[in-house]
Amino acid sequence: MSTLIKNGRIITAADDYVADIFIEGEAVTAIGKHLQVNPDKVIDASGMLVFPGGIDPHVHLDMPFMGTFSSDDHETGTRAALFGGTTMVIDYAIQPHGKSLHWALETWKEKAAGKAFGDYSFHICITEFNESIKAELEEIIKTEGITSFKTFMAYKGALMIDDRQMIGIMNEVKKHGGIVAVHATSGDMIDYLTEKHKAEGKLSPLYHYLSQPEITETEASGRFIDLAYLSGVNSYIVHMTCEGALNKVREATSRNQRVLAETCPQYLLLDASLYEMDFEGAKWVMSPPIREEKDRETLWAGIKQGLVQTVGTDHCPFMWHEKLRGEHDFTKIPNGAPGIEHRLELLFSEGVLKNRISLNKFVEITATNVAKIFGLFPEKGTIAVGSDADIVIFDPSKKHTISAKTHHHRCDYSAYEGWEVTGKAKTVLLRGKIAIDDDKVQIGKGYGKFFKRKTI
Ligand code: DUC
Ligand code: ZN
Ligand code: ZN
Repeated sequence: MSTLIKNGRIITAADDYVADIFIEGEAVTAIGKHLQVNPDKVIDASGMLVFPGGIDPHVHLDMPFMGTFSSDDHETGTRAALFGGTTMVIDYAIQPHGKSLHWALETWKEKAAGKAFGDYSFHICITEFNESIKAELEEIIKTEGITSFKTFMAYKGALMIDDRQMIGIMNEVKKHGGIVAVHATSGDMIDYLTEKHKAEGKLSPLYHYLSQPEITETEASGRFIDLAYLSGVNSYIVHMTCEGALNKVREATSRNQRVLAETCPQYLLLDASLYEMDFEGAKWVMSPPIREEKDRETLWAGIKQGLVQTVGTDHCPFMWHEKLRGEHDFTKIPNGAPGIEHRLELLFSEGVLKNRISLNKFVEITATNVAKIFGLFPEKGTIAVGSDADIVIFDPSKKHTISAKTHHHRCDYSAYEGWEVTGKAKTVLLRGKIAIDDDKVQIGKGYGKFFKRKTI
């Protein structure tokens, strides 16, 4: 099967030009003006932008968490992602206490196999580090192709590790060329504030926010950066929300340290005043919480300055009845919100069209940098001869309103209900196949493939 995409404005992290793209099988085989080829199918992309398929570096599909599971699994989650132009996701496989890293990987592979519409890989969350986990790391990185490991500095008693374990993980991951990612908030500070608020009878969603103030993230980010400096490991801070944390990254550059950072659309666009709406604020109960105007300004600046390299969604949806478990106690509200479908359109509409970022930067943070950092480039993350034909044909002037009535998430509310955005994925190709066309899915479940990754 061959396809010719004609006359699109091709945007990569480096380029911006009008040309034709010829695809044979799963890969791009030629790019040029007025290509003379005999395709099986022609797509006219005149007036459209043509981006590399988005790669979401941070999603939680079918994740066991806080006594329930995130409501999108690998089938519905990757399908919703495709509708929004995200052709690949990197999900989190979690190692429960007492289980091995191999167990986590095999369990998550089983969850996704035969179900995923889009391509996928996994980070592994290490929740316990000991000699036997240490002994697994080399094989996981070199043979299994899992090069990134997430650690938690919060959720004490469940996911959190201590600094000694963090040092052990960092040293071992460094030895084998991987990268250590972190949920950087201080578990002890948060637990102290949470207990205090509960003792005072302050139990509404607002106190979720007030139990995780900026300092809890600033402190943990700084500590993680210092530990990474000691070990010299490649380091990545996930879902960064605030000025204090970004300034820790900025400070580290003055001692020639490089720390990579990710933020999410919700931290770039939403405001903490949402938590003041009685229990409805539970829709945005996530960790870390949404913050303030000064933080949003800092994060947009951080993207421009190259201090923030990627934007993921931290997609972790829960149905409203699950959120209601915390109606009388914010600590029982499952943490997380939906968003996997809207990353590209929100960043285009609010970022590119409002002159906060350039088109090239848009591609860099949604695809290219993700592929580079997590060992998928140049197979993924760009439009080039030899790369997988993961391509988004994007209508830059299509207006639409985000709503739970029309989104494809398996979630009965939207974190962006009523948001009017301009720009929408029209046609999405995944490894040469048309996956989405004019709001209809064209591939079957199970088309999505697991990808091993390289060290960087
Ligand atoms: N934060 C969330 O809000 N949900 C899932 C895990 C996390 O770190
Ligand atoms: Zn996290
Ligand atoms: Zn997360």
